[in-house]
Amino acid sequence: MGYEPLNTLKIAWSSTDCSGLEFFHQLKKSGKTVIAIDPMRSETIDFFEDKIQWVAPRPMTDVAMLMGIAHTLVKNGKHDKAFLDKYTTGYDQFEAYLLGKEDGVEKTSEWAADITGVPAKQIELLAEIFSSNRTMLMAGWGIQRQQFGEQRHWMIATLAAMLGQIGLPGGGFGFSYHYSNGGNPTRDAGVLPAISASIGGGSSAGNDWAVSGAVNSFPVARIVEALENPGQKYQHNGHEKTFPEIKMIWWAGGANFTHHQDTNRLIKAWQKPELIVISEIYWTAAAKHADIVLPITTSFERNDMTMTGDYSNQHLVPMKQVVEPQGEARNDFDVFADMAEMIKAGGRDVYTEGKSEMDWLKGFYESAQKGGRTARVRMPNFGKFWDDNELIEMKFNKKAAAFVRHADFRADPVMNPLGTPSGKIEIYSKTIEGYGYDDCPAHPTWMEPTEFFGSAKEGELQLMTAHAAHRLHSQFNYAKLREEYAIADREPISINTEDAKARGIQSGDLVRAFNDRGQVLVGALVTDGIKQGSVCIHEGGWPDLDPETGMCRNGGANVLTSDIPTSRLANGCAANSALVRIEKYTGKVPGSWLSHRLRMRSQK
Ligand SMILES: Nc1nc2c(c(=O)[nH]1)N[C@H]1C(S)=C(S)[C@@H](COP(=O)(O)OP(=O)(O)OC[C@H]3O[C@@H](n4cnc5c(=O)[nH]c(N)nc54)[C@H](O)[C@@H]3O)O[C@H]1N2
Ligand SMILES: Nc1nc2c(c(=O)[nH]1)N[C@H]1C(S)=C(S)[C@@H](COP(=O)(O)OP(=O)(O)OC[C@H]3O[C@@H](n4cnc5c(=O)[nH]c(N)nc54)[C@H](O)[C@@H]3O)O[C@H]1N2
Ligand SMILES: [Mo]
Repeated sequence: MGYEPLNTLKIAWSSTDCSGLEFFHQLKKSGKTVIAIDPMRSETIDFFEDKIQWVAPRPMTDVAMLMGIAHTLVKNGKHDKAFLDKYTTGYDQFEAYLLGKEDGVEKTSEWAADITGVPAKQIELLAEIFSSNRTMLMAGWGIQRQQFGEQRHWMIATLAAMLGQIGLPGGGFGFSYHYSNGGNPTRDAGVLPAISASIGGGSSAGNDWAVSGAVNSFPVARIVEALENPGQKYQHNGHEKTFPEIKMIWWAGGANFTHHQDTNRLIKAWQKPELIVISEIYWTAAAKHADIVLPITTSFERNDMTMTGDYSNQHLVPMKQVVEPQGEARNDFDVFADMAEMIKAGGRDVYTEGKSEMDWLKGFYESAQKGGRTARVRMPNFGKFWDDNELIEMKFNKKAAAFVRHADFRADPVMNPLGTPSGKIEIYSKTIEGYGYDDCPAHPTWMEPTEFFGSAKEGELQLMTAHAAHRLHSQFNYAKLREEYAIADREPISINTEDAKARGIQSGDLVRAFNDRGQVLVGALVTDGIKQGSVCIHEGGWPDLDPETGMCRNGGANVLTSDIPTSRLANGCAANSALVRIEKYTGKVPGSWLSHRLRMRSQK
């Protein structure tokens, strides 16, 4: 559900070894029933060929569909009452809601069919298939990047609890089989730590840069709201917090002019700080909107190390510098060391702990080596590892390969409680009830999003912005690879055949997609592989705004998306909640800056 592993597994947050993909080949061969619930016929659905059934709900309606399935289970007495009693809290309150005792609306399969566009019979059949087989509900994250996004995964976990298979091999639910080799067994390994953010903290094994030591942190998806409303109070996960007054921004290692929703609103807010500095390796849209740009080295210009496989810790890899830093480029590490010194005399030594690049690498390696020793993994000394310049493969662990998530909880929920306040699966959360958020009630709830098919005016279509196959977000949009997917020299827009026909649009046409927030030029890809009433422009296209018309000449999806939070609980990005109109573009055709740059480069 909302799940595109064949695409998203190709990228990981350390180095990818694509080993997660192997399991999808095995699944295809196994003869097991695979069902994909996605408004788009994804690369994954194509991969499974005739071994998959494709169910296409309208975007953003999954909660209603899951409730239709849950209701069918209750109606037929197919929900696992013993499991619900023993391992969950608050099921009764949820069931009362499901049966309409709370709001007078029974969440039947017919009710769900009206909202999702999936026939009631098909919803009932899913309930039957799920409850009479060992069923694993696998979900991606795109369905969470929507208004009320928290509800999707909460409802999936609730349905899995009703099926009663959580903690059994091949049963229950999983939310990260699609990224970073999730599902690939964890190896016995020496694991690399990272540089610590806390002063004098040395190296750290966790991502403490994200949480600790900051004077004031706020969700990155709320940056524009923060810039617009300095000093204003806001709610986040049960706490009242205050947006800081931001006078200066130093931005490193992120591309907010592509990743953030509602580009035009961002551009306005970006004028507020007195100074914006950006550390970048490319001349991105964000770089163009900064006061000072510091050119940074790529990983080819510096020494580093990485693990592969993420959760699996499969390999430790040396990454030796291959070329001298180009032009004026410097390493992030050196830039930050200088900045530390500028802030306070002696700051450099505090920041670097007196260590050079190679000292840090040696220290990280030795820490991994020490951990490896505990796990009985032999690793050569750093000098030999670095000179040999070869990756180390970590040890396969049979027991880890047989790991079943939540099996220990299932075996003994008292001795192995979950991390929730009650230690159980919370279908009703007293904690969340206490927050009193109407955008995130205390049990999974169907709420109509502000912008979705139900609120669409004549001619409006639902915009999805899934992750692109040939890019990591915005990275590589500048590369020649763009020619593989660009249509009419722009980002492609997938349009359902009927929607295209109604507007006289054919594949290859230039299309203008627009709403009150902005307009973009895109290239039409007309297909039956997308639910009627919805379109998709992949996220990550660089904005390239025409100074005269304000139209994005490259097709950056976030020019159109809306900058609202998922809810006050998570304050995450809700990029997949936007309505747009499309029309065949017949005006003067503006050149695209990216293809101009590419042509210049190939002529050099
Ligand atoms: N190639 C590539 N791989 C990547 C990335 C990349 O940019 N490129 N990014 C990485 C990162 S940082 C992340 S967070 C992950 C993202 O991983 P995900 O968030 O899971 O990826 P998405 O592409 O947003 O969505 C996956 C699927 O959800 C479908 N979908 C969209 N809306 C709905 C809906 O309302 N209902 C249902 N049922 N389905 C819906 C889309 O059509 C798509 O097939 O991928 C990682 N891997
Ligand atoms: N509409 C829509 N928007 C989305 C999403 C969506 O599904 N739809 N997905 C969201 C998700 S899940 C994510 S994770 C975000 C991703 O948002 P980002 O992580 O901001 O996306 P990237 O394009 O990968 O940006 C990385 C930037 O870092 C630069 N960089 C690379 N290496 C270095 C380095 O060594 N040093 C420095 N200083 N810079 C470097 C790159 O050139 C690039 O500009 O986007 C979000 N935005
Ligand atoms: Mo992400």
